[in-house]
Order: sequence, then C-alpha cells, then structure tokens
Amino acid sequence: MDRTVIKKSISFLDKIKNFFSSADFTEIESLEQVLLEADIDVAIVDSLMENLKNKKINNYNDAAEFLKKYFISELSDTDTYDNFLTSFSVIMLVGINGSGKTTTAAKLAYFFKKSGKKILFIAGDTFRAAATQQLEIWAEKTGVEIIKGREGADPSSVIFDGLSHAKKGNYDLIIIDTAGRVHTKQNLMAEIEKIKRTVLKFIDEKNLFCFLVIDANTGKNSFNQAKMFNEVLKLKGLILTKMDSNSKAGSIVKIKKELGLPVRFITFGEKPEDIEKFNAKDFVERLFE
Ligand SMILES: Nc1nc2c(ncn2[C@@H]2O[C@H](COP(=O)(O)OP(=O)(O)OP(=O)(O)O)[C@@H](O)[C@H]2O)c(=O)[nH]1
Ligand SMILES: [Mg+2]
Repeated sequence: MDRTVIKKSISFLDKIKNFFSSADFTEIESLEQVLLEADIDVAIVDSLMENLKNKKINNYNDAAEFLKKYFISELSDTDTYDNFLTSFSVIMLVGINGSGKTTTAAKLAYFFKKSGKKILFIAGDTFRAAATQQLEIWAEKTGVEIIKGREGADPSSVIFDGLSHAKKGNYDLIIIDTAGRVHTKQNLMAEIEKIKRTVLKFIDEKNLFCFLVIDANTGKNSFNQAKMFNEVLKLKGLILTKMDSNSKAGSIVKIKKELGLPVRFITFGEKPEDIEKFNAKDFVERLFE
C-alpha cells in the first residue's frame, strides 16, 4: 500500500509529530491542545497528560515512545475474528448516509476474493433504485453475484430472498449493503434491528459480522454513532473509510476503550483495492517513522 496516502491521512498523530518537531518542548501543555484537536476524548487526553508529567517526559523520543505504546495497546485487538471466514458467514455493513458502505462492500469483495472466497452481494438498500444500481456496477467489476429487490421493497424481504439463495449456493461470504441511516432515527434503527433478526434466521450470531462503516472525517460524533448502532446490533467492529482525506481519526481510541469495538479495516480511496486490514502496530508505527 502507498504509505504516503495513509500518512497524509492520519492527522491526529501527524499533528503530534509536527508538534514535537516544531514546538519548544518546555511547553508540554500545548500538546494537550493537539490531542484534543485530533478528536481524542477529553478524559483520555487528561490522563495522557497526567502520565507524561508523572513520568517527567520532556523530549520527543520519550514522548513518542510513550504515545506509540499507549495507542498500540489501546487499539490492538486480540480476538480471532479472522477465523470467521470458515464457511457461510455474513458481513452486514451499516452506518450513516454516505459513510462509504456500498464502496466498502466492493472493497471487501475484492479483498476476500483474493483468498478464493465465493461471495454474494445482497442489495439491502431498497430506498433508492440508484443504490442497487451502484452495487450492481461493483458486482460486475469485482465479478460477484448479486441479489436485489425492487425499489421500495422491505429490505428484510430482499435479505431473506438473498440468504435463501445463498444457502443453496455454497457461498463462503455474503456481504449485505444497507441503506444509510442516522443513529438517532428510531424507525430506521428498528428497521436495521429487524434486518438483523432476519439474518439470524439463517446463521448463528457468531457468523454474523455487523460492521459500522464510519467516515474518518466524522470527528467526535462517531462515538455516538458507534454507541447507538452497537446498542441495537451488537457490532463486531468498525470500518474506517476515507483515510486518504485529512481525517481526524482520534475518536477510534474512545470507541475501542469504552465500547470495546476495534477497527477491522481501513479504506483510503475509491477503488476496490483501496482497503487494508487494520493493524494497530503498523497503523501507529507508520506515523512515527
Ligand atoms: N476518497 C475516498 N472516497 C471514498 C472512500 N470510501 C467511499 N468514498 C466515496 O464516498 C462517497 C460515498 O460512498 P458510498 O459507498 O456510496 O457511501 P454509502 O455509505 O453507501 O452511502 P449511502 O448509501 O448514500 O448511505 C462515494 O463518492 C465514494 O466513492 C474512501 O475510502 N476514500
Ligand atoms: Mg450505499
């Protein structure tokens, strides 16, 4: 992957680096501002500052080491979700409007096809005909079969049909695209809950991966999105999109710390290959190179 693309994007730690290379380190307090501007939660920033002071850290190398260790340990995840693609698993992509769900479906298909998985798309966004068309174009480009419904159809019924088809077809992975929805709209959250119940008629919870797709530019509001989608769906992680933009991904620290939700993938462009599995160590170390 092109490191310059990602490097440009990870502004919260980029800013820290810039701070250390330009600022007079005697003014360690201004680091606080840098961390806050990067959308790191206030309580987390407070405790980091406290720690730096207690440890009497006053130079770039020590501070970078300390922050690196902290972010790697906070963002790492030890669960074995990679085993999920043993057979007949479902990834359901949810999130607010325009966060990148449909393009992420294409990217995941590209990613998992490389390891020979047989994949099916289900076009669960029936609100707009254009949404299904968009996924159809990706299906063609990535060579993936797609099940779709009529515009305005109940998304659960399309998903029921899609999974019935999938059961007969020996698929390894079914990727469900859903309509964008704001986490505060109760009727839409009830709809997504119903969609999940439909999926669970076909598979066990352990084989269902509801991933919240978050635009990395969202800022602090992404915590609320994660909290509310998680309450309704028991998410298994996040996918952070648009990392090629000037994003402030700092809120992923609080999301992991308080909700236990790790980032699973990051995306950094509009092409199917612009996806990478999230690796906390690589992610953080790249910033301090
Ligand atoms: N630069 C960049 N653009 C992205 C990325 N992911 C998605 N996009 C763009 O963001 C826009 C929205 O992406 P979609 O995949 O349509 O988002 P969505 O969540 O499906 O949108 P709705 O279905 O309307 O809720 C499109 O123009 C995508 O090309 C990314 O990683 N980088
Ligand atoms: Mg979409």
